[in-house]
Amino acid sequence: MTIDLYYWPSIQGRGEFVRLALEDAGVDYDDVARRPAADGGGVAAIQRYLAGNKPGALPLAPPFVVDGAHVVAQVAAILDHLAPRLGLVPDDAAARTRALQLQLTIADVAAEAHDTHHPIAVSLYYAQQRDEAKRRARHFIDERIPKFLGHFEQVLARSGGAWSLGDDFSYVDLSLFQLMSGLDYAFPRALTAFAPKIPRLRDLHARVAERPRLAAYLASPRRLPWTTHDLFRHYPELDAQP
Ligand SMILES: N[C@@H](CCC(=O)N[C@@H](CS)C(=O)NCC(=O)O)C(=O)O
Repeated sequence: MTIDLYYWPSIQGRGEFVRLALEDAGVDYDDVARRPAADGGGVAAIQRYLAGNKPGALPLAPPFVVDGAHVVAQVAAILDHLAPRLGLVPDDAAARTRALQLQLTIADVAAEAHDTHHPIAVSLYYAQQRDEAKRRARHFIDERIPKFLGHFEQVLARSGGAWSLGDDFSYVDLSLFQLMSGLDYAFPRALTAFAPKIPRLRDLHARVAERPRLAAYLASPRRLPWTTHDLFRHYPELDAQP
């Protein structure tokens, strides 16, 4: 059965964590809003779904997936729901919980990265909160990047295998790849300076990018370029200063 993914069609955003899992697993999925509007796609497809009286859980915001009778929103819940079928989480309950815990921590740092460019309100433009953004970004770079990335480095050091859950590759590794890609784009100076402290995370990022189906996806037009409309944004004034 095809999995329908509903996410904004012009950005990687939070939807990319789900896209990477679907792409790496090589399953058939429909990125609904990326279809032309004439073919039932576009942003209107998301709005239509949310406004409609469909059975099942009501998502607050994209991304969400419709998987047969299941409607699942929230990136971490989506990945927890899909991963057993995609072969992207070990079979036992303890490993699934561990994966979910790590994914929720990735969601936390992604939200904090977002708040560097929108520290006051998502309804305001970046230019209307640039001063606060600069202040927030300094704290993010000096305090939160070391805390979160240091944590994931420790997770890898203690996993007992090549991946974050040990010997089994999982959606968490794909999400760590995406997190590092987003941070590299948004804060290149800060990430370059911090790289010597996170050799395992850097290595994981490189190894994930080499997975054949993922490499094919990353080289394809399906992988959207980063822009300053995305979850992770590059504004030079928010990065570490020389
Ligand atoms: N915690 C949710 C956050 C969902 C979210 O913030 N989605 C954004 C796009 S990345 C959105 O469309 N938000 C609309 C809104 O919050 O009004 C998740 O992980 O899926």
